[in-house]
Amino acid sequence: MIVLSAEFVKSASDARGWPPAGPPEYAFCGRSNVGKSSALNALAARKTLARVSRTPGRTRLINFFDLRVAEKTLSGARGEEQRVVFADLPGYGYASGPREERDTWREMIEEYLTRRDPLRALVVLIDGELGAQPSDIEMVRWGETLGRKVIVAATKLDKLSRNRRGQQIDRIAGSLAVPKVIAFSAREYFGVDELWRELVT
Ligand SMILES: Nc1nc2c(ncn2[C@@H]2O[C@H](COP(=O)(O)OP(=O)(O)OP(=O)(O)O)[C@@H](O)[C@H]2O)c(=O)[nH]1
Ligand SMILES: [Mg+2]
Repeated sequence: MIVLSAEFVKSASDARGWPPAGPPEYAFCGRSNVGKSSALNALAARKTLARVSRTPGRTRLINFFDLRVAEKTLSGARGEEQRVVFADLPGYGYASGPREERDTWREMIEEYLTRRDPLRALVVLIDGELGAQPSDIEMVRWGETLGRKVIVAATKLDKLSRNRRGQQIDRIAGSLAVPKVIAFSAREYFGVDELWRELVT
């Protein structure tokens, strides 16, 4: 995918703050610190579009980004321009957070997943080194129950040796009971084209 432009639009905590319904939208979710913002930056081919943090759980709001992209045709020419929106969702599973904060998170995500019309798919990122956690299984089931398309990618997979990657992907697919898991790394930049293809097709 050729990214023609990518920009931050706004942050929102609830429906009143969402940008008006527009282009197809894709939401990135996963445990705190799993690499959501980094994955979004890798797809957008921008290093600093979404803020990457060392401290887990920093993103507390939904951050919306606007992108203009074009597919590369077989001859290498630029295809028709398309617009997409990325939503960077706040992470879950940061267990030390107070109860009240977790309830706020759940309400914010539930409202978004149930009511956001342009939302086409939920991209659930799994820590490729750690494997799927109970909270990840819950997230995938929740998205499916709400009738959303769920795309799963295992990120930070660069941390595993090459010969362990395939096995880990199979394990994650097994624990989540999903047919496909994309092998991804924002650091070594693999899985980017494959994830784009999942999104736009
Ligand atoms: N090795 C490796 N590190 C990564 C990768 N993606 C992200 N990281 C690192 O993981 C940390 C968290 O990345 P973020 O992209 O901020 O994660 P996040 O899920 O957006 O975090 P929150 O918004 O705080 O929930 C940073 O130190 C990143 O540099 C990856 O593919 N490989
Ligand atoms: Mg983030």
